[in-house]
Amino acid sequence: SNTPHSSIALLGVPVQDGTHEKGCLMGPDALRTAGIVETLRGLGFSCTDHGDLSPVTTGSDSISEPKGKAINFAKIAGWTQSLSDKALDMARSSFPLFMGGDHSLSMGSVAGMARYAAEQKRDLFVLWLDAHPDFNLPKTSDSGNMHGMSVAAFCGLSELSGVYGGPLEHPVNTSHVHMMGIRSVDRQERDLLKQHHVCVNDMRILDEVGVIKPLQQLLDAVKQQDAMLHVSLDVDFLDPSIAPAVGTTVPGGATFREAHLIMELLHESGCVTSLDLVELNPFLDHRGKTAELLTDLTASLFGRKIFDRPTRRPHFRHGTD
Ligand code: NNH
Ligand code: MN
Ligand code: MN
Ligand code: MN
Repeated sequence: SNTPHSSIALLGVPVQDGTHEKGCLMGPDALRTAGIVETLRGLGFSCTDHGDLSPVTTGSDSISEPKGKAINFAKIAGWTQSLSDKALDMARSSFPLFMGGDHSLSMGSVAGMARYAAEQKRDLFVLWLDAHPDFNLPKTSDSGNMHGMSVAAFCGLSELSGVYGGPLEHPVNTSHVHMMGIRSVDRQERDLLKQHHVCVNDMRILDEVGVIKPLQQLLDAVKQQDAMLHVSLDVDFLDPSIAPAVGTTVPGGATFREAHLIMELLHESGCVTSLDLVELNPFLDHRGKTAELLTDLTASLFGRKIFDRPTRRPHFRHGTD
């Protein structure tokens, strides 16, 4: 297999305080109902479901709330600190798969994986599959929803360090964050992304060159540095016609085959070391189709193929495009 671990550890993170829309707390159970554990076992992995995480309660005295708008800051800090520890623990023995929950989850999952990478003396890259960059700060956010601030948090921007209870010891390098599917960016968020050299592949790039070339650039960098790669999949990366179960639908998202192709190529790369499935809101789903799609995309990431192929696709070899 191309996956570094033969055992997968699943964790439910039913956080929904990072978004305005209620329902994400049902996300982990919808993925379980869609058969995610059985699907992964069927692909030959040993698979342990660690159940649902509980947040730590952070006393308001230990939390320094930032200036600006950040709704439920102390609650998100509780989830983040709890998850960062749990992610580090899981990563030491398995491939961690985090089932959300809204996207504020990544503040904890990615920070935990960055701590693990540091233990291994490796760098961490992040593939951010989303309609949104989630690079807001409390002072730039119009909504105040913290699911729109995750990347800024795990990259160590000081305005959000309070969610970790202090300055982040192992922030992700902003130039190691590669985004795909972006099509809704806030005005000041745009400036921040440029200022911090985040690699943003917007939907226009996917229209023009497809998914292979930008993905290959990321995978080349990961391989060259023998780095780890965390994939964070927001449901709204996908087109709403195939994935309606999300509070923030944005038209013009990735197609069914674009999404599967990304997952298949990621599998073949052997680079991926952890995964978030986030923003699934089962209250908004149609007969479970979004939960099933996420389960099938996860299966592609772990090696399910339409048909066997002898080796890698010729145009997926190093340096070709
Ligand atoms: N950028 C907006 C905000 O910060 C929307 C974020 N919503 C998301 N992000 N769903 O993935 O409020
Ligand atoms: Mn998001
Ligand atoms: Mn580096
Ligand atoms: Mn989004």
